[in-house]
Parts: sequence; C-alpha cells; structure tokens
Amino acid sequence: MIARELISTPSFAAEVEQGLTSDPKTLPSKLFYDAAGSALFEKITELPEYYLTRTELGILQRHASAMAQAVGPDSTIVELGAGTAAKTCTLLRAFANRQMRVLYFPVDISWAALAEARERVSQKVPQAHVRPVVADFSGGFGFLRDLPGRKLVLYLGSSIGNFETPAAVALLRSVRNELSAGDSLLLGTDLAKDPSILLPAYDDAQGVTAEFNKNILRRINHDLDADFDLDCFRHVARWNAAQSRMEMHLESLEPQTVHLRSLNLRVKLASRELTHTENSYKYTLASVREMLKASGFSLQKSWLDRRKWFAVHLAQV
Ligand code: AVI
Repeated sequence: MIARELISTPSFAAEVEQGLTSDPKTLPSKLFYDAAGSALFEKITELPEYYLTRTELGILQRHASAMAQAVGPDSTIVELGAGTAAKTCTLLRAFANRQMRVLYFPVDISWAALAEARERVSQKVPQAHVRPVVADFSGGFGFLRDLPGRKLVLYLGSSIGNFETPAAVALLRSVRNELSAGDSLLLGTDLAKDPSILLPAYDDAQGVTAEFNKNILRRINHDLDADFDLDCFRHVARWNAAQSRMEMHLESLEPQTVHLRSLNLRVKLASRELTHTENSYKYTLASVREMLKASGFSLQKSWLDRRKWFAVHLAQV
C-alpha cells in the first residue's frame, strides 16, 4: 500500500508548531507520509520483522470467500486509504465469484496510488469496475453517501491503530453515520502480543523504520525551512503495556536548538529528550468489540491467522 501523501498546508505548519511547543513534544504520525515517507512505508511492509501486512494478506487469502459469503450479495466495496490496492484483489476476486457486478471505490489522497490501484485491479480482477475517489478523511466521509447500493467499507492494515481510542471511535462513528442498515465494515487490526515480536517490527535490523521515523524531520526541514540535523536524533521504539500500544519517539542525542524559519520558531531540545511521533495500538478481540460498539457497529465475525497475531473483523451497522 502507498500510504497517504499529505500536501503541506497551513494546518500542517500549525500542527508542527503545536506539537513542538507542547510538553512532552509530539509530532502527528500522519506527517510521515510525504512521497519519501510513503516509499519507506512500502519498504517496511516487506521487512522480515514487520509481520502485519503479510499476516493480514494471509487472512484475506484464506478467508476471502467466507468473508464474501458473510457480507452477502450485491455490495459496493469502498476501501478507505486504499493506496495501490495490493491486498484487495483477493477479496475482490471472491466477490466477483459470487456476484454479477463488483463495484470497487478505492479512496485515497494520492492520485498516483489510485491510478496504480485501477491498473492492478483491472488486470487481476477484470470483472471489477474500479472508480477511484480522491479524498482526505479530514474532510469527513460524506462521499460515502453518494455511492450506489449496499456498502461494504474496507479499512485494512491496522491503520485504525494509529489513532488514540477516542479519535478511532470518532473516525469509525463518522463512517457509520454515512452508512445505512445492511451496510458493513471490514476492519483490519493488529493484536496484542509478546513485545519480543512487536519491538523488532518497529525497530528493524536494516534501520528502515528508523529512517521512516526520521523522515518526519527531513520533511519539516524541507517544508518549513527548518534545520533539524538528523544525525543528532535516535529512533526509539517502545512497548507501552498500560496503553497496549507500540510507540515511536525521536530522542535528541545532545542539547540543541532547532530553527524553523517558516514559523519563526526556535525549539530547544535537551539531551535525551523524546519527541513522540507515533502510537500503534495493539488490540484484543474484546477491545475491538468495544471500540466498534462505541462507534455504532456490531461485531459479527473475526478471522485470525494461526498465530493469532492479526485479525480482520466484519461489523454491521
Ligand atoms: C500505517 N500503520 C498501520 C503502520 C503501523 O504499524 O502502525 C505505520 C508504521 N509505523 C512504523 N512502522 C509502520
């Protein structure tokens, strides 16, 4: 999947300023995904330590026809953050085997990714009709209302895990509010597991995740005329058991002052000070059920891999 490529806007500058003047300092993880960050994320999904993408794909490959059967006939499939739709073809094929016409709306902020998605799906599942939608979730999910038929919304890759629980519930609720009785949601979530598996997944031996984390500083340098020295920061991945989440931070290796010229802002960092860049929540079946319930969905069925590392859930409106 090519993740969302955000265009730098005034809100980007405001969010950076707010995060770097907070205590503790934070930067929003959505800022990872400029073109370079999206390419690094693609590399992460292929790392031996990063089990999420291939485990979810395995679940989809194994259970696609059961999923299509559980969803029922004549669904319009809408995929949020579809990227290049690399994982979706298996599912679309299963639907194509059961229904005459498969309408697939991949939704993403990146036109380039959507063009690739259309090409890929047209080649691999010629029965599917692909209608790309360029949209940024910050504008809400009103576009769902205009799509025809009974809807199945896909939100895969444990992208929901990058939101703190209240924000995750708010996002799912705003999706829910655009759906009607009979519509459903297929949600991919990573599951809580031993930190000896989680830590390397977020701190790989080749250092790709470290580069991905530091890319946020490179992006701020470029977009906000700043002078972060990437060599003065260290990538830190931590398991926060109390919150059931992996965290990524950037640790300042020395006392330093960074100048963000576009914001006319100087930021002081102490030696060993952490800037929190990402949360990645790891769920249980009970916590997913609760999150879905709080969002107005009811969990119908969960499919897991054999090791119980990842789950794909079907929920009804
Ligand atoms: C996009 N998201 C689900 C990834 C995750 O695992 O939370 C982003 C990521 N961060 C570090 N590695 C991958």
